Amino acid sequence: MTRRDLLKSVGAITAAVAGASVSRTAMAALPEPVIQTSPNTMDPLVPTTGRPYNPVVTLNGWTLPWRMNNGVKEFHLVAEPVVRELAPGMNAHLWGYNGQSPGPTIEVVEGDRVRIFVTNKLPEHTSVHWHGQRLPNGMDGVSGLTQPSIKPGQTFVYEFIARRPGTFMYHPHADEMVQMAMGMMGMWITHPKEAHPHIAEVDRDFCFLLNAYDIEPGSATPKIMTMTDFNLWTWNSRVFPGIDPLVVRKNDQVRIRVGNLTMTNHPIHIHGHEFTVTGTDGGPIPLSARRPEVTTDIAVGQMRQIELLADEEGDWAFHCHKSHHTMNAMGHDVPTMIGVDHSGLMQKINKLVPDYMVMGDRGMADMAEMQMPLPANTLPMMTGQGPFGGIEMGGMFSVFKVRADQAKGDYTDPGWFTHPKGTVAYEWTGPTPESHHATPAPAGAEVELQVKKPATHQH
Ligand SMILES: [Cu+2]
Repeated sequence: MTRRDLLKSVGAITAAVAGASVSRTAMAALPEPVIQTSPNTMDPLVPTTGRPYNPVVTLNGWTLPWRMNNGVKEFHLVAEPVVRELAPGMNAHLWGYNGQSPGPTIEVVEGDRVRIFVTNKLPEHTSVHWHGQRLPNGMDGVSGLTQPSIKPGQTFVYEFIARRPGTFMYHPHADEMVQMAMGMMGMWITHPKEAHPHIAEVDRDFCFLLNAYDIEPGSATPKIMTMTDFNLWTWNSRVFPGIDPLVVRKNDQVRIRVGNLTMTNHPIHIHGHEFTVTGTDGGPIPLSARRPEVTTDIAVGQMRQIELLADEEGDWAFHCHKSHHTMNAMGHDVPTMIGVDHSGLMQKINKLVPDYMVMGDRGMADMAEMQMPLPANTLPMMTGQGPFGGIEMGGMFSVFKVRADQAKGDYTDPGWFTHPKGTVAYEWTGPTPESHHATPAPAGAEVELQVKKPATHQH
């Protein structure tokens, strides 16, 4: 199945009734929770009630529908164990909301009164903190501090007015280390209620969360005690090549909102364009404080909103610039073998260990093409096939696809870019001058070493 087909096969949104532990009378007043089982990027949810706005596209995610009840937007989040496909070939047993990790994006308009029902179907208590919001203290979702925790089977109600336009996040503030390591988080977008001097109208508006997991190859549940050494660096709980491309039409004004709920910072980098950082979770950045960038670092607990004019056609890499974050699961305790000659050694080792493979004697690129037997339920470390060969990426990597012939509002993957004749790097086939610098000394030749001794000083 191609990625194009994947995008087209829109997953079914199914309504399901929440846990039997919630009493039927209570349920009668609750909006039915909407459950999403597909990891595909869903079309933006165009609002049919309330103030109109230009909806966002959640990368490999979706927006939670609401019910309008006497002018109040009512949402129903269900905290529950979920199975998330990180990329075709690997499913993770996570915790999330409404069938997915991360949970659905919540989209509202500045000034909206919002009521969110949160049902806990986890084996332990939880709460939801509305990161970045102005709200009454008792709605802030810090269990123990501003509310009792939501016990398994209980449903709590949060209600406040979305006072400030911007990009926010939600996540538990109860057994946080475990619950965030298990994938409990989501995005929240508050659109401005009218033209705002620091919030531009855009043609495409993407959002996603940076998250990370430590899942041992062959297993499915994250190790929740891991603090720094994660092995799966994800965007919305997906790794490349499971992350959908960001598809835009040439000359679209594009906004991308990226929140970081991992344990480390991520310098997010785009090729072929410059962007402007236009907002943080503190709000829109004044025009006078903006500057062009091609990489912006997103620290833990931060959101960065970037904007650009997509005026260069092509398939542009878009990724975290920490090179270990664009790789999939594999131990990092592999020694550097570049320059080590293994000839002869392989046969000897293979007599003892038949599956043994030498890694990295010419760099690690061989790994991308290697047919090493993988344990069940894991992914190659570096992978993805492009039109010119292996892309040798994993983790936090996607492709920003700019096309002149993409229809307005069409997010279908257009396939690989067709380069105009004469615009692709090519092999030089003429004579090459010999390099004198790096020629190694012939075997047995005397090597003259010039050592300069440090001067000794006596005082
Ligand atoms: Cu990173």
